[in-house]
Amino acid sequence: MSGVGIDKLEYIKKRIRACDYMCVAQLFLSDDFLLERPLGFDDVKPRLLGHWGTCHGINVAYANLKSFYEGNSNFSFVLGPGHGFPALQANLFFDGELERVDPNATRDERGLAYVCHNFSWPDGFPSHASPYTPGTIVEGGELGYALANAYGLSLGHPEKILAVMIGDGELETATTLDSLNLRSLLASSKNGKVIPILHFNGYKISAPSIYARRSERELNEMIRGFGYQPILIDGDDPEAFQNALNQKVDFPFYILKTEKGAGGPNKHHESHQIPLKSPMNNSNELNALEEWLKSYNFNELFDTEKGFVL
Ligand SMILES: Cc1ncc(C[n+]2csc(CCOP(=O)(O)OP(=O)(O)O)c2C)c(N)n1
Repeated sequence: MSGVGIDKLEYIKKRIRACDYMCVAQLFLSDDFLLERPLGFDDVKPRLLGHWGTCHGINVAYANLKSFYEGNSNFSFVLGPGHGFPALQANLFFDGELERVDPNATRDERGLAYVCHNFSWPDGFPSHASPYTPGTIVEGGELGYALANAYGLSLGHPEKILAVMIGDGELETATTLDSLNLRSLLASSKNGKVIPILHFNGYKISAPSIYARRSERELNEMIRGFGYQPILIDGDDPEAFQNALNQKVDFPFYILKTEKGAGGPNKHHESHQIPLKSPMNNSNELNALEEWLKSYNFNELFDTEKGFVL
């Protein structure tokens, strides 16, 4: 048993559900964002462009970290895979960060419609993290820089805590691999604390990641070789995540093991981008999309008058 309160764990689960729903709504819907009537072909975007597979894991990490470091203004979350933008945008909307820079992104029904409709839409939001995204340092798209950026942000700021999420595909890049050496070079009492979190969903675009083909022991030994202590978080249960964060370790390296595309109609590599190809003109796929959206029971989490009610 953990010392983490049930209320807190329930809140984290609900936040993940709300953000997962908003990811699907952004990726697919041009209207009927709260499912107030049966979904029709015209409610689906005519051109689907974005990435679903990584979103659930990002929402899990974001919700757990935000909750764990609540009230600590020195905490930052650095996200490597910029293609996970639906999740980043959902969390920025949820926290009111988006509204601070975009007055249309109000945390109500209108704002929700604005964010979902304009995701990956002409003259709207791009499909990846971009300079319009609050807090963006490097435009999303090219993987590999997150860990180096986090270490850069830590320089001369011992008060900072930087949790940085790295994809297991991203960990194959030369940039990320060599950035693991930055711990030996930069970890000191003069700089902030960098906490890597590997998003170990096992897949890249259409194939398994190299680390998914290696044994757990080999991955752990590699991480230890760079001076970190590997800590496995197996699955999306917030209790496991909070317990892991509560462990007192000097240089933790969390491995968040999730199923790629969890919650969606297909898993693993098939979920990387858009898991339903033609819900705008195929009734079976439209039904599957509606069922998928309904599975989150978003109406329990969002009130048309009050906004989020978690
Ligand atoms: C430097 C670089 N090489 C290749 C790509 C193409 N690419 C986009 S997403 C992706 C897979 C990323 O896998 P991972 O980091 O594990 O993220 P996730 O599986 O969570 O989507 C790749 C290879 C890229 N964006 N940047």
